[in-house]
Amino acid sequence: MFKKILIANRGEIAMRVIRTCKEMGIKTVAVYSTADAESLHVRFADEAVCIGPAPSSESYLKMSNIIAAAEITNADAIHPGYGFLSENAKFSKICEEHEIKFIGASPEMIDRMGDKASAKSTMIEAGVPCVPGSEGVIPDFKTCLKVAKETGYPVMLKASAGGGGKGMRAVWKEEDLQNAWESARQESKAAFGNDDMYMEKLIEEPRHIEIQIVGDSNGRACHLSERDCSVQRRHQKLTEETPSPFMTDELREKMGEAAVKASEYIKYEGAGTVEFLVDKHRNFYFMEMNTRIQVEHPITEQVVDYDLIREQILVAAGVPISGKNYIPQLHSIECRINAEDPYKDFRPSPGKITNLHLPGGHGVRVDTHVYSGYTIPPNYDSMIAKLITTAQTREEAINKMKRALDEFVVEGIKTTVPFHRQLMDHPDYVSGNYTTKFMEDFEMAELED
Ligand code: MV4
Repeated sequence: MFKKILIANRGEIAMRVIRTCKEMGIKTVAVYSTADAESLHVRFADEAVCIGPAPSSESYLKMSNIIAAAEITNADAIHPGYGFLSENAKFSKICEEHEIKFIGASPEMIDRMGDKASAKSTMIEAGVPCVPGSEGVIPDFKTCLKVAKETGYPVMLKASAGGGGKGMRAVWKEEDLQNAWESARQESKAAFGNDDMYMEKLIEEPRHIEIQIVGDSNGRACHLSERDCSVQRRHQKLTEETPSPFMTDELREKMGEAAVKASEYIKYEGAGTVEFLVDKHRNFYFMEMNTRIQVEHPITEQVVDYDLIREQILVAAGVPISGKNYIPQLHSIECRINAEDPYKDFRPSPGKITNLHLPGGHGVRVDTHVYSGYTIPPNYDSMIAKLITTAQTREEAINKMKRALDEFVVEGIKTTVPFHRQLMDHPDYVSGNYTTKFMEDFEMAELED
């Protein structure tokens, strides 16, 4: 087993990893930028190394500084958390070269799944359902026209290097195809330095349902059921839940089996997520595979009673998985509490938290790095806490969430707490009748004074 793990991240996920390491008797090293000197992960880790100034590019993304920090402190593994270097093939490779275990995917796996067209071809080979469309990358506009005709409108043009919805265009009729083709390619080139495009039939009003998987070094994989992440705004998830209100035992069985098949086909090692689009007829299609621990992993932990960070560490150390699949025994909901003003188009609201009270009680989990007096730097993402409630039923989990949101006090900055409180009363949320289109129509009710 590892003796010392360096956590190449900040915020709540750094805290999350440190907690499990402590429980496993593994020493921890925090790294931090000068903007994070007062952060809790710095204080909770056994050691801490400053790796640079506030901009991520000069600290949390600075591979040479992180490797140097690992070597100075004699860390034998690096946990990258999510974001930053967690899906960076070059960093995974550099760790290998320095004989530091990267607790994440191999460089080859990251490359294969990071390119969306190559991930999709791999999944077709594996026999995982995919949306009909082009066979791989489309070479030119003439082919694009032809493929669109064969696929049938509406179609979706997608950037192979894509992420966060960039370089993606829905097209309903042939006369709009050329503009979409050109603008999507431009956008992709600017964002990713690559303008490879592929095409799919447009799935209208889909749900985003993902399956958590864990694979081991023997090539075995198991799944831990689904998370419904359909409540998103501009490709940012706001809340997630498991089980999905749209799920049936039969669909879970099929999607779980497809996700395990996908993982075993590529001999995936570690914790991963297979994302699917699910249409109104409960057809499901492979969308992407994430080769990292995700923000929303706690809801899965709550309903299957399984520490995913511990499992990542065990698998990285070569311990085989049990091999059984896990079905939710409870219902769990996560609300992402962001330093944003939901009344002002979710505009970021960094600054000093002058007063803080976190909710608690039975079935309430708060994963956070903030405290009263903490100043949220403007340099990083705006999530300040994850509020997770767990209960026997969805209705009880919602009631618990309402109660916990009402207890949540954050002063000095604006947060998304009022948004979540209104969401928990929204008829389409309460009925479970929501798709990825939900936030397009959502409007905050006015403030009452
Ligand atoms: C789609 C789709 C409809 N049809 N593909 C958005 C992000 C990218 N990873 C894939 N996305 C989509 N792909 C086909 N063939 C609709 C989306 C989509 C979406 C997917 C999941 C969650 C939120 C979304 C919001 C808008 C569009």
